[in-house]
Amino acid sequence: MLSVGLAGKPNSGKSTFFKAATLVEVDIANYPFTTIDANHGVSYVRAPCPCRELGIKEGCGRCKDGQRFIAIELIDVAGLVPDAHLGKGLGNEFLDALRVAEAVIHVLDASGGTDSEGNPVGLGNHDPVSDVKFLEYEISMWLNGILKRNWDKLMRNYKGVGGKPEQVLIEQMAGAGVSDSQVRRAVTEMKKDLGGWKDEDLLRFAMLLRAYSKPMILAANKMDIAPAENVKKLLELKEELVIPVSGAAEIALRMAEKAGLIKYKPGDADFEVVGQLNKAQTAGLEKIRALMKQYGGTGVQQCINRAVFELLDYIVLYPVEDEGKFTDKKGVILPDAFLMKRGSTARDLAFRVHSDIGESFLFAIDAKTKMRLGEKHELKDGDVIKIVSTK
Ligand SMILES: Nc1nc2c(ncn2[C@@H]2O[C@H](COP(=O)(O)OP(=O)(O)OP(=O)(O)O)[C@@H](O)[C@H]2O)c(=O)[nH]1
Ligand SMILES: [Mg+2]
Repeated sequence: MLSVGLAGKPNSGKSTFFKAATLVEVDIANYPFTTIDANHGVSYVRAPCPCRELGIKEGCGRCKDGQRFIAIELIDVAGLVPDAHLGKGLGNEFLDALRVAEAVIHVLDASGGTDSEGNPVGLGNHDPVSDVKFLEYEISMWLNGILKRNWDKLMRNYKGVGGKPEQVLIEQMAGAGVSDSQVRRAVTEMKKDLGGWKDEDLLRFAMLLRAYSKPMILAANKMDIAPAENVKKLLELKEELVIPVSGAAEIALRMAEKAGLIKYKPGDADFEVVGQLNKAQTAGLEKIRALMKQYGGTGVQQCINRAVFELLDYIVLYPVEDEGKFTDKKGVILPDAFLMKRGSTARDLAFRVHSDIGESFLFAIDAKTKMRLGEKHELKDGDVIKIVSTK
């Protein structure tokens, strides 16, 4: 399953975001280092279900009001402080939990109520912009540490394989979740023979690996209490992808929805009251509604969606057995939704369904247009595909 990590300084609201997105009960408290062992949970990306476009009126049991929720893994990591790689705070060994993460949501405390180490300092007394850059550096230093493990032995191996630097580096970095192509891309970008790399070259290489293997989105969290000026300053950062977020508001909405008080789906820009609310509940929910109006939602689902669809460039594909009825063999409409990288072909999808189907692939059919597709045909987001194979 595709994994996304939540990271940032202590007390910024990572576990609150995690609970909002997974509904897993975790410890949340207003002091640094509440979380030590990483929390793992299932969350979802949201995508429009093709059933509407296909004119299926009834019976699509896999979506909610035309929206499909596709599972991903979310990981909530212990807080990190500047110079964690030198042992500050709890150090950075906890970043090992990020190994499997393909992208990182950097949870910032936009309220300015906590210092760079997560200690409460009173609302607005810390500039959240000053917290933006450290995380990239700490993750780079963590990758740098992995890179340098047994470096001398690595160099002997490098010479042993006759000058192919990629292979030794690929093996070294595989454990940190860096893919072969990411290592190759960084090696090309270095433009320097591996034999002559010095410490500063290794650091530059680690920074490239960080950028390619752990792309980042910024969640400007606690927007419900943040001074407007802070959110504005964060949104104006040119090089960053910033989304205003209130993890606390998202938890309140999901709880109210569970209790049958409101109609709300994660990622909606508004909600509808359907139950009896007392005065306090009405006041709380109306405050959240005003916030959602301003930013188009609570931001939690937006972070996950933009990480997966924009940073990582995934698309959603829907394999079916019956291209006329859009069902599997049992008659279930649009039974599966697969997240795959943009650029995936008909044959890649066949392999994803089953390796046997991939190996015995004959052709595919686009269920929307009934066109025949060859193995190399590149699929588009939302495609509904029948695979024809000899198996
Ligand atoms: N108002 C408001 N408070 C929030 C929000 N998110 C988190 N908080 C509060 O911020 C404090 C820290 O939240 P946590 O979720 O425990 O933060 P964390 O980043 O997991 O902290 P560590 O595990 O210690 O690193 C708690 O008091 C939360 O209630 C939010 O969106 N709005
Ligand atoms: Mg936590």
